[in-house]
Amino acid sequence: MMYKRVLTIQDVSCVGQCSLTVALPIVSACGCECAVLPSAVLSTHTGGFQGWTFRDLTEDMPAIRDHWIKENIKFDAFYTGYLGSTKQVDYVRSILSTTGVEGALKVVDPAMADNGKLYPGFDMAFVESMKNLCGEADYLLPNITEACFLTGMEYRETYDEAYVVSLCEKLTAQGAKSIVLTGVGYRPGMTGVVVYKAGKIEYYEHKKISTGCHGTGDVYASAFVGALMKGKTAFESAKIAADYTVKCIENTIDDKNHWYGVKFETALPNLMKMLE
Ligand code: PXL
Repeated sequence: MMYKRVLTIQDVSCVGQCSLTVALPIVSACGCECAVLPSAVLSTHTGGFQGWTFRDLTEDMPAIRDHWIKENIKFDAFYTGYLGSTKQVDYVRSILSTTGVEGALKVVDPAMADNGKLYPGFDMAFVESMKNLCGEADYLLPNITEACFLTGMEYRETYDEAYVVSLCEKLTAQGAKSIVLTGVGYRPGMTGVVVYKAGKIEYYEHKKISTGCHGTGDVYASAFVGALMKGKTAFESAKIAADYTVKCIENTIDDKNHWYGVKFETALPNLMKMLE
């Protein structure tokens, strides 16, 4: 029986159904041990709430890393998400290079932007440091906005396959081995995910239920990691994560008070079925 230990590094948004409060339950439900390293603690996420608190945990990271090294604690895979500072990105790279088993998998979600804009608090210096982490990824999971910031390509609302291939080629040239590009839609009412590796492109198209549901990038990345750890291929994992994310949005869309995240918990049985 395969039993993997994954370390996920991202913030704790105490309220808001994103980052660690999504990754830990989803990755665990997929049957992995999920260790966590919180990058920061916020009272809420920054996507719609006002006046959130932010406790940066950057300076705790080297001591945590050193303790793990001393205890010979090793991880089979890493999954990084929202990070709080450029210095933190450097510490994360050091953790990835010192605490993995031989050939440990690195999944990087450069959670920093959406809809053509950086999230509050991020700047181009952060983008530059995130580029270094992304260059070390086995699987890099950007949305189109993040791919544009990382490559310097122009952000477009409408595009063709040549544009998407060009984004993937540039990201690969910067070092990432496989690209899982989310939110790729060529027709009205539809969206999808592209999996790109060594010049080979695969595309899974599915319906677009709504634009800009908060936290869906984290739900998607967590389910992708869980499926990958279960032994699914990258494309199977990308499809499962997409179908699960759609189900989470469907569970939530009628509840107008639930604007800050998606009800991923009640869709976990669907994810389990997809993984059988
Ligand atoms: O879902 C990405 C995310 C994670 N963490 C925090 C955020 C966001 C997106 O806005 O604000 C704190």
